[in-house]
Amino acid sequence: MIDKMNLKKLEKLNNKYVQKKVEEAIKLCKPAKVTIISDSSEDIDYVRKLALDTGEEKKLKMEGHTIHFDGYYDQARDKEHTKYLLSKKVDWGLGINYIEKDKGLNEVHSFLDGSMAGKEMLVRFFSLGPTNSKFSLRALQITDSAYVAHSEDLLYRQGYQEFQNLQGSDNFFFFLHSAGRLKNGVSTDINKRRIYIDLEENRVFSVNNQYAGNSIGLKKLAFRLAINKAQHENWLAEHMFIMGVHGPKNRVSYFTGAFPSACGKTSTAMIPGQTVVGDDIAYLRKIDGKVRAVNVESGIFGIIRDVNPEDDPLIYQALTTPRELIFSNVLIYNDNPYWLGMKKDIPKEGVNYSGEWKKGKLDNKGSKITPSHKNARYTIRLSALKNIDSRAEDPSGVPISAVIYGGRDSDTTIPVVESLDWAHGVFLGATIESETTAATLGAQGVRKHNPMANLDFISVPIKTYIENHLKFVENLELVPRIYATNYFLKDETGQYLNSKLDKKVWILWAEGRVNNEYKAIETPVGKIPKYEDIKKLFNLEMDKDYTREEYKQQFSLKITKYLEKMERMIKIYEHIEMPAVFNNELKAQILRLQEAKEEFGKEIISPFDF
Ligand code: SPV
Ligand code: MN
Repeated sequence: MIDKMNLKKLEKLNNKYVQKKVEEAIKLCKPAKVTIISDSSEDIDYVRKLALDTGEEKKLKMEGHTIHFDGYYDQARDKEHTKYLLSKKVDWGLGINYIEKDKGLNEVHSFLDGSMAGKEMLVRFFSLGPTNSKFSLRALQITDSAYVAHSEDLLYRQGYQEFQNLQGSDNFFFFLHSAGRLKNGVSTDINKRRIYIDLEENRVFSVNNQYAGNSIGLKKLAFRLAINKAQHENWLAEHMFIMGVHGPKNRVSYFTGAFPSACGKTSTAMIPGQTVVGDDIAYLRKIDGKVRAVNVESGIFGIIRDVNPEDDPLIYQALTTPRELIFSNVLIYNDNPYWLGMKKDIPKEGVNYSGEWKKGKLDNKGSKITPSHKNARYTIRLSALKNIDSRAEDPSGVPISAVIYGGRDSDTTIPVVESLDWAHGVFLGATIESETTAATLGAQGVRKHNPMANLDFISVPIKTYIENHLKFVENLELVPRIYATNYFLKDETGQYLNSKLDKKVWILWAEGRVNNEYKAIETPVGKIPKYEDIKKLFNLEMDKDYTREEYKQQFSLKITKYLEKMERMIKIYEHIEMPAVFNNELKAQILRLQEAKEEFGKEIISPFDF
């Protein structure tokens, strides 16, 4: 099964743990062929071509562009079947999807047994984070999907050399994936889709799926392992972008930001005039009295919906020019890709995630099938973007001066607020609520609590997770400021109060704040911008007249709504033993809101009143 040449490549790593994992995977999955992929460009080319040969990807008209389809029922992360393998029952506070370890292993092994019969097994080595960096972790990925392996080449740094540097240690994550039986190029045994995460042994088994959030070990699966690891080692693994925010006089301040899936995280990192370090996952460490961060990835697996020349000019430009990239689950007509919100006429027929498609086509529940899926994506290297930050590959990371937490909240929280201090900021992050989106299977638009935009991935008790955040800034020379944003506030008629581009002003205001340029107004929920400062920014940056009425409508505190939110937080947190600092923040927040209500004698307080 494994020929001499490939065996030699494996043996060159001189790592008995790697060797054992590969041998065990071969025994279990029974592939027809095993290929070890090193960091060489020949090997990377081989994977790129294999994805075309197996039919998992097809060439499009533009040079380097390919299309991949996931199965109709495999279009987003499957939370229900993503479980932790645990040898004993635990209570993490906010619920946990777990399965008893032996039972789970038996089940997933039975699905993986023979899953690669007649197929080729690819053995890959990657670095999570820049190479030669103390931030970074190593990952061994075994998969029978050339699409998964190809995606990882676009999204991560090569790590064969990094594994050589390991000098035989077992300090790496392991991911075994099989797409299972394919029909028309997509996984068919969806009812046997399983994603099982073993925190005790830093490994993940994923079977009968292709959607990248389920299949690509290095993305959200490695992230869960990393969060667990970070708690034990006093650093942070977060669902965060990293960006360079460009202030006056060539000043660059680096921000990280956590937003739930499909709530503006990528588009914040892509704000025109700024530079991007990463858009999804960050590792943060304290070095020489400062917080520094690296992007775990080197590419973007982004939502393509609404990427158009006006709202996302840089990504649109990258997606419509020749380069290596993968579209997934968009509409293909005449070998060209089309997607929702691209601001171009979408053909009435073509091929999409449901197969041959014509406008009006219904699924078996009688719902109309959209031309491209709402969670359709593009996979691209960051280096394809003109706005990549010059320090994106820096092994020592970038210094972080602010952290942003964002949610999707149509009726309560104001567009931007600065926390009173670090602990209050952690509280703001821990109380994010967001309306659900198409990034996970299930109903959309349901308000859900999502601490640090990380609920889906937190792999430790919530108490431990929050504690780790609280103590993270101990002994720091420079404590980053924390901001909470909400781009999705609506008026009574359901109209958004802000345009998609307004976020630029909120971010630039925060950049001014961390550099002591603006005064702020202290309110019960935190520090808010002064009208004059953001009026000036709207004028300067967007050539827009921002009126006092707009400011008043957007920044008025709806005390009752905020108190209702706090009631929901009490319900969530009262059964959990949380750090005292957190409980005190919650109490103090409620008290400040109640006092303001009494003092001003009204339910809605204008920012001009403070
Ligand atoms: C997200 O859903 O947060 C993503 C895409 O970044 S996925 O890989 O599916 O997690
Ligand atoms: Mn994400």
